[in-house]
Amino acid sequence: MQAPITLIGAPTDIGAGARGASMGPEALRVAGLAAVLQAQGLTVHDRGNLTGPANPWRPPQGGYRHIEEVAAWNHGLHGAVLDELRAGHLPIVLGGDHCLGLGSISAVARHCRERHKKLRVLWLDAHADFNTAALTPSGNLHGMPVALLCGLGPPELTGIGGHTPAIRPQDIRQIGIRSVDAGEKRLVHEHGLEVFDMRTIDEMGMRHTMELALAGVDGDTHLHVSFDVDFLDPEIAPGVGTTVRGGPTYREAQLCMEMIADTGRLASLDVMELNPALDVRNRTAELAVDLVESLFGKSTLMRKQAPTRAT
Ligand code: 6HN
Ligand code: MN
Ligand code: MN
Ligand code: MN
Repeated sequence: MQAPITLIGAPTDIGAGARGASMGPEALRVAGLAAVLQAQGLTVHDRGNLTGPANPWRPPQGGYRHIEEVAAWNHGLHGAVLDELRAGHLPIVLGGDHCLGLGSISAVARHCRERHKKLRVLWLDAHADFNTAALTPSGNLHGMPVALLCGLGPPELTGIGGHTPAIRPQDIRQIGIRSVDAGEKRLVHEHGLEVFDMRTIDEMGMRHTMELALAGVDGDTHLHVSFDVDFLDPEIAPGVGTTVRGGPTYREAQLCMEMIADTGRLASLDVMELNPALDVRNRTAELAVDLVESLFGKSTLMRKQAPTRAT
């Protein structure tokens, strides 16, 4: 049976370089997120929004912007996600900027340790989010959550959830990547992150890419998807703060979501970086909701199983 879904709003842009992702949770609700999932027969509880410090919009200090406020938001989110997982629910975090991946995924990792589950994180993003204070061009913590989860960064952030590192590089697969800073590139390589960048998707197609990214996912796996909306091509998804051209098309993104749904292992989700201040008539929010619908198994026809690969 499908676990009841809990929506957790985290209305902040504390880690971002543009204001506005704080309005993301409400835009996703207005676009009908709960209703489309309920229409698929799923149970959805909306536990409303978390609260946390306001955005002081300060320049970086010691390489980071708003480190205390980022820690506060992520502590709150960690607790909320962990409560839902322990209750047997499937949390969907409505961001908010992607620094919140730290609180969300540290809770998922903790839950996996408690339940002796294998963890697989799919990081759908234009960016690797693997910066450190020394490497970041901006000081914005939304560019660092993957590094922080892997134990790179200050203890007040890497220690959220009480276990450092929260995850290992081999627990994560990055998909759609096309903007990585120079030093960040070296660090990604050093830590052996498995990255399916846009060139990979161009060359082998989304289908083979997802087969590789999902290889090894089995009945003991907790599958977490961290969906940064800037994963999508900006032509179809303008409502994000850090657009990078050349992302997945609508059809590629649909297939990506459908293939994740086919595993039946999706157990938690982040929808991050939606920025309604930059959107056009809530179009990007509606697209994100459309894709989440596919992620939870909506497909055009009844399928007993995915069609088999021809080659
Ligand atoms: N995101 N690599 C850039 C930085 O400032 O570190 C951009 C990060 C974007 C982060 O979109 O979640
Ligand atoms: Mn319940
Ligand atoms: Mn991101
Ligand atoms: Mn991004």
